[in-house]
Amino acid sequence: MPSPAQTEAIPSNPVQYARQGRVGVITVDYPPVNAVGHGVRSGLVAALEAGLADAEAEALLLVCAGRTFMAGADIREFGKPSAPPTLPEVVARLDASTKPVIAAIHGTALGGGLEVALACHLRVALKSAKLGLPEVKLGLLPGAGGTQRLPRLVGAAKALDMILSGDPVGGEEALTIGLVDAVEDDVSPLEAGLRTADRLLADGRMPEPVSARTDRIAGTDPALFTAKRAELAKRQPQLFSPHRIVDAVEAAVTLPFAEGTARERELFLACMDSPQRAGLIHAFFAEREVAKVPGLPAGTPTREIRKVGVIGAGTMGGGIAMCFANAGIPVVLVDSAQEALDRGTAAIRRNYEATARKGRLTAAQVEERMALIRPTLSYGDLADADLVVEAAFESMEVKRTIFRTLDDTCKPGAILATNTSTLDVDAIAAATGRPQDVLGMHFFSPANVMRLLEVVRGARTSDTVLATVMGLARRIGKVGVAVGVCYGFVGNRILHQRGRESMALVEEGASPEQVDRVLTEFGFPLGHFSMTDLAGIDVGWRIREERRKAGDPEAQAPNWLDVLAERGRYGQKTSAGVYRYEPGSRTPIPDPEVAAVIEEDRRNRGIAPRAVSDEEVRERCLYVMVNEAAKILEEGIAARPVDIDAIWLHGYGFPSWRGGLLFWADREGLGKIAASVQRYHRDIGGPQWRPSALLLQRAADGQPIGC
Ligand code: 3H9
Repeated sequence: MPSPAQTEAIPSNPVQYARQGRVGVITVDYPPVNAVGHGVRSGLVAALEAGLADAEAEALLLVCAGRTFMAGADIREFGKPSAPPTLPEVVARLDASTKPVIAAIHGTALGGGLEVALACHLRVALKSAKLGLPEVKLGLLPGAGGTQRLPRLVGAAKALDMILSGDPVGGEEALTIGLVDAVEDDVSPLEAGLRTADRLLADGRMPEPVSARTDRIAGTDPALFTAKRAELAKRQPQLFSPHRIVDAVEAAVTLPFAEGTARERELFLACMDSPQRAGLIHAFFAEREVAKVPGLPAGTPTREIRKVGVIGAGTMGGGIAMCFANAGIPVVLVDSAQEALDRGTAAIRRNYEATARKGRLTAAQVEERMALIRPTLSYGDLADADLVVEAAFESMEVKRTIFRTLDDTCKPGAILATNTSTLDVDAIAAATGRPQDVLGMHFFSPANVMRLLEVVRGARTSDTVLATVMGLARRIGKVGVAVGVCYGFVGNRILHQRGRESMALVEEGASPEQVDRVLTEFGFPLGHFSMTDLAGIDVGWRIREERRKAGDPEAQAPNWLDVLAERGRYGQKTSAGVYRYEPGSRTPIPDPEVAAVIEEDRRNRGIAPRAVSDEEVRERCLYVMVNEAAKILEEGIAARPVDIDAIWLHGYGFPSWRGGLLFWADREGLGKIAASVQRYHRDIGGPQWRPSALLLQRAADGQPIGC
């Protein structure tokens, strides 16, 4: 019998060396993305040594198996001690190689992966490849020579653009800017690499390593760095790593290579230690984790979605139709009036044309996408749709009528989804004879832009239907998060409490501008009231009216926002809401008319306004969210904290460098939050401050609530 230690799987070497003719081929095979983890790093060093020792190998070729070149350092190792050889050591070995090394790039060469390629003597990429240094998106900077070698190939200005944006370039652009030496099409990466090796060997010269080149950085204008710093101070003052990126690239042009590299290392380690790095990496994994729904087995069968119907050609319906058309899925867009259809399709066209003007779509692509959207007045055209998304007026009566019609019209097995943001999905499903095929697909406005999709699982929604829609979310580029049924689901339920508290703060004496400033200083792109203006005050007003009409005891009395809506101040779309807007501008301007409405409201309620501190605004707006999120977890409406984090990151602009709502809450201190929630419950009261039992328990146990 083997001992337990012997039964453990011995990991196969992820890097292999083999010779093909005069070329020593180093192959990295470490699925899924050939991340440069410890095994790959040691394998690369060993394979390089084998290649250097192989007398018959005149050149070395580095190539990757599977779908991609190395997509970066292994992010899972971050925050742990780095086992040698480190990535900087690996690239230094490649740089010092006495035989020329060629990197053949396919898929994505990102971060540490591209840095390995930069340390090679030549690079060849497939046209379809993407090359970039996305470390900034993880709160880092390229830490294995990327900030020193990229400027030496493409110049400091282009290098700064690439490293600060983190966006990759395609194969052809990489050739144009000097990042690669050749591009190939319609061949395997191995073939592309061997061709380059043949040319190199025929030429017979040893190319100089990138580290020795200075032609592209000589004479860089120092004003470039001054200008970038000024731009960052304005655009991203709170972010840590972009400012260090400028320092590192500046070091590339002002210091000799070895000193520049040492400076890069220092700056990289400072980024590694920053809480922003931890937050951004949590956000990276959160986006991927939510796709794995607890209790939904990985192999759950799914249905094919080849054609989609969308009901309602308004802003939401139009945006949803665009999401499918963008993914090449034909859409039938239904509305009850020709005028509404015409308006809706014209708005979609305007939207696409605006994108084309920004150079992100060609005129032909605009036409292709428009051709995929077929407007119609007839529900009969939905008979062969595989999925129908209803995006009609937010009224239970209206939605139940539509679902009865869909039940009569759609083929068996068609999935029927509602885009309701507040209504009971189970009650809508009950209007059909097929509740197992019904669920919520809650898109966020503007639907063609926002990445979040709450996938609302009804009490009777089948696993197949849920798995199909979760898969579809990915196909259309959304972050799908499965949630349960309750008022507002996860995102809006939490937003509702923040909104309630923001309103209360204004009633007590804060101004909308103060509340918004505190939230933007926290890192939200928009404050609560600017967001209300963007979404449209009329939306919330109609929902509140609906709840009041239905006799909902939780429904609040009309407030000053309702007064604004009654005056036709719907927000940005009417150039007036909580703020006013100059024609064609989205910049909010405080409006004395609104201040007067607020004062009148305070008088009517007998409230004497007081000075509210920024700290109180911050605590009340954010802690109330954490308390609600904890209740959502208690009730099982969200299965995991990471689901709530992803929802707020992708649907509401929660600052990704803070990781997510619950990730942030742990760092803020659960004890502090729990104590404040209890204090506000005592002093202010209201259901929003009733402390969550889970929150109190975790705080008492000293346990985190996030992960
Ligand atoms: C860096 O390199 C620092 C260096 O400068 C300095 C060092 C000193 N590590 O996204 P997908 C996993 S920073 C570990 O669903 P896709 C991912 O979690 C790094 N794991 O596929 C998922 O796992 P699971 C710079 C990684 O086809 C699986 O792979 N690099 C890594 O939609 C599939 O991923 C980056 O920032 C990683 N680096 O997209 C690139 N990458 O299946 C980050 C992915 O268990 N990665 N995984 O959920 C990406 O942008 C995308 O994953 C990629 C593929 C475009 C590569």
